[in-house]
Amino acid sequence: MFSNLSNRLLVFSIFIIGLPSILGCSTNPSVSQENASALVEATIPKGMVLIPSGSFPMGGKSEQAYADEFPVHKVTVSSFYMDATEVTNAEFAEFVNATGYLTIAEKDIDWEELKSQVPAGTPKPPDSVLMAGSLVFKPTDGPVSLEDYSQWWHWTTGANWRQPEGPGSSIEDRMNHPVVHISWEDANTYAKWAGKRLPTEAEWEWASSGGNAENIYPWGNEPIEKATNKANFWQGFFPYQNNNLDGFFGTAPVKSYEPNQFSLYDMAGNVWEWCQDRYNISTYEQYEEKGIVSDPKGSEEYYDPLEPLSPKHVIRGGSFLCNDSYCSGYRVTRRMSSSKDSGFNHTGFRCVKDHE
Ligand SMILES: [Ca+2]
Ligand SMILES: [Ca+2]
Repeated sequence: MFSNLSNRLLVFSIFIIGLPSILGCSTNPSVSQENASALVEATIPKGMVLIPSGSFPMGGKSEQAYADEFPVHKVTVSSFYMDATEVTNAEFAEFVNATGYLTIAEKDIDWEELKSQVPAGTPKPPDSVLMAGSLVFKPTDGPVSLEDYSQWWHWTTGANWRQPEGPGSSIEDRMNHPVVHISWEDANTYAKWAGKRLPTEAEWEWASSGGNAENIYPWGNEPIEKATNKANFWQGFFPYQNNNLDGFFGTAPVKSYEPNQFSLYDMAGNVWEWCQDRYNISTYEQYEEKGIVSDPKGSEEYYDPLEPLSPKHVIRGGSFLCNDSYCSGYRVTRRMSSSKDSGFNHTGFRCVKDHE
């Protein structure tokens, strides 16, 4: 839905034109029940849970479902391990300390790369416009068109995972919050370092449902307005009035809310989570045509008709900004996309690992 390319073009267009656009153990008979349980526990990687294999009808199951959630199609996923929580600032800091990795939001914009994505002959903007940054949410003063996200997303030089709201902000008291301003490539690099990978969209949907195909939300079907103890989302009127009934305006520490049936936290809300799949509005139609039902891995081609030139990947689960009037991202089946080189202060990730 948003992209760094768009971000860059936004910055660029403002500069050039002045336009305001804008994630068993084989029991030995000689082993006691207690020890057997301990053995099972020992095989599960730290911080992860074992998601069992299963078959389910993937796709929209409520009146709020969008066109890209159809057709509903049968999918089978193999068992896998999944992080119980979103990757936290503390975990990401461990990765950066070990590797010296710089996220995309910490790097200046490459004019040579951008040049191929703007009209021929477009002059190079000054370096000040190409400085490293990311998009930061700021509430509006009152109601605005929900079509115009430039009203609440602000390009902020110096915004990155260490300074989520830009210079002067810090994660010092947020080390157990999910890391944000993470691009798809950043998430993949972390996952590889951790010996893990990003989830497929099908794995994510199965995991979020807690194994219950009837669940509209990870907690079941209790309406969102009564679910303030279930997830961190937006109560009130987006994007100008947040009643914070769930206790948090921005990100919340992971595990602040009840887990789902698979003991996964924040599968709804807090931060959007990257999946490995390319986003294509027609992915489910393609599966049905090809008869793909086992461990689908997404489309071979990127395609979002709203931004056809932007290579996007799937994000899932919604964020602290989600509200029924806007994106309803906390629904189990909701598909959203973001450009692979984008970072936002409402987007993070969690990892999975194959269960051999
Ligand atoms: Ca909230
Ligand atoms: Ca989440």
